[in-house]
Amino acid sequence: KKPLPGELDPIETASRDEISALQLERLKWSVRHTYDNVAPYRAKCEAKGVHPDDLKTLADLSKFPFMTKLDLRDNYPFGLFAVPRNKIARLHASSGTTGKSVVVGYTKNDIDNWATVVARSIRAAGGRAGDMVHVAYGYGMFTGGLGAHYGAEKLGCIAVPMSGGQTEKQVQQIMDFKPEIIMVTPSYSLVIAEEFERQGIKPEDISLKVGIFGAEPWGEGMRHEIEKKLGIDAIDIYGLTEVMGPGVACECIETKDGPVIWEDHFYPEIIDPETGEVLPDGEEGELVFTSLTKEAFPVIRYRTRDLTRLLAPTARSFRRIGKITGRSDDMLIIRGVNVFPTQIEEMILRDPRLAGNYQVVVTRDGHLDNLEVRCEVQRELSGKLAPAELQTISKELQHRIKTIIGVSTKITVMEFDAIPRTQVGKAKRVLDERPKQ
Ligand code: ADP
Ligand code: K
Repeated sequence: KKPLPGELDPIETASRDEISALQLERLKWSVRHTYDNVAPYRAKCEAKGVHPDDLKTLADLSKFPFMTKLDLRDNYPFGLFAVPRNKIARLHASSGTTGKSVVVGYTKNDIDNWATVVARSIRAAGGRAGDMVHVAYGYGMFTGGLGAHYGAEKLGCIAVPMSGGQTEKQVQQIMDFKPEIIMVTPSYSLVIAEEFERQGIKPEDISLKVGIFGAEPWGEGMRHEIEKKLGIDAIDIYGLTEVMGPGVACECIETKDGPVIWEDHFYPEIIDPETGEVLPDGEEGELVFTSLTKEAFPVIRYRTRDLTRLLAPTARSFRRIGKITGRSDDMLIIRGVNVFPTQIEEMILRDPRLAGNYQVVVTRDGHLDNLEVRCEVQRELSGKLAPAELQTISKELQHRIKTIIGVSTKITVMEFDAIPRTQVGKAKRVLDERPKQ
C-alpha cells in the first residue's frame, strides 16, 4: 500500500531486521547492476579480485573497491552511467565547489525515488500536503532547486520555484504568498532574514514556520541565529550530487538531532580516511555511500570526503549522521592545528553582538600560516559601538578561538554588511591567499 501524501512510509518505522533484509536484497542488485554495466567499475573489482557473488552479507561490502570523485572526473562526462542513453531522463552537475564539475544522470525511476526521499524529508521537517514551499535554492544544473521542487510536489505541496537571488523580491513574495516552508542554503537564508530585518518586518509577521537548509555546513549557533531572525524551526537536510542530490538524509522536527539517512535508498559506512577501514557507529570518519536503487548512475562505496559519525536511530528507524564538520578538503591546517570554518562560525555566534556572516582569510608569512577572521556586528549595533567596545568584542573572540580551537587568529570586527553576501549557490567562507605551491 502506498502511503498517502504526508504519511510516513512504513519502512521509516520498520524493525532493524526488516531494514537490513531490504538493504541486502537491494545491495546485491545494485552491486551486480554496476558490475555488469559500468566497465570502469568492473575493472576495479577485477583488479581487487572481488565479484558480486562474494556479497552474501551487508558486511561483505567492505571487500569492494571505493569510488571517488577522481573516478567521476576520469570518466567525464558519461563513462560511469549504467543505462543506455535513451533511458536517461535528466542530467545534473555538481556546483564545482572543489574543482571541475561532475555530471550525473537519472532515469525516470531515479527521479521518482529522489522525489520520494525529498518528500519524506519535507514530511520529517514538519511539512504536510497543502503547505506552500518557497524554493530559494538555485535552479539549473545544481541539484538543489529541482530536487527540492519535485519533492515538494510529490508530498502534495505547492512548489514555488523562486530560485536564488533578488533578495528584495524574495521577501516581497514571501509576504504576499505566505508560504509555510522555505528551502534554501543556510547562508542565503540569513541574507533573506537580514532583508526582512532591514524592512522592519518582525519574525512573528513572517508566515514561514519551517526552513529546510543544506548544501553547505552550518552549526548550532547558525541554527539559533536563523530560527530567531525568521521565527521558524531550522531543519538540516543533507545530500550530494554524486549520490542523488539533496534528500539523502534529513532531520526530523521533533528531535532536531542530525539528519536521518534514508537507508532504504542509501547505504552508509564510516571509514578511516587514511586506511579505508570501516569504523563502528559513533566513531568519526569519512562518510561513504552506496546507492541501493539508482539505475542510471549507481555509486558503490562512494567516498564523500564529508567527515561525520553514524548515530543510533531516534525519531525514525534509520540511523542519523552527526553534524558534518566539513569536507576533508575544507579543513585548514594552521600551524599544525586542524580548523574547520564551521568551528569558527560557532565561536563567532556565541557572541550575540556578532552577525552570522563571516569570512576566514589564510595568508602566509614566511613559513607560517596566519588566520584572519572577519566578522560583522549585528545591524542594530552597526556604527554605534565605540572603538573600545569593538576592541573588547574582538579580544573576547580571539580568546575563545584560542582556548577552544587552539589557534591564534587576527580578528577584524567590521560594520554590518561589510562582507559580501552570496545570493546564489554556496557561501564562500574561506579566502586562501597563500601562494600556490
Ligand atoms: P559540490 O560538490 O560542487 O559542492 P554538491 O551540491 O553536490 O556540489 O555538494 C554536496 C556537498 O555539500 C556535500 O558533500 C557536503 O560537503 C555539503 N553539504 C550538503 N548538505 C550539507 C549539510 N546539510 N551540512 C553540511 N554539508 C552539507
Ligand atoms: K514565522
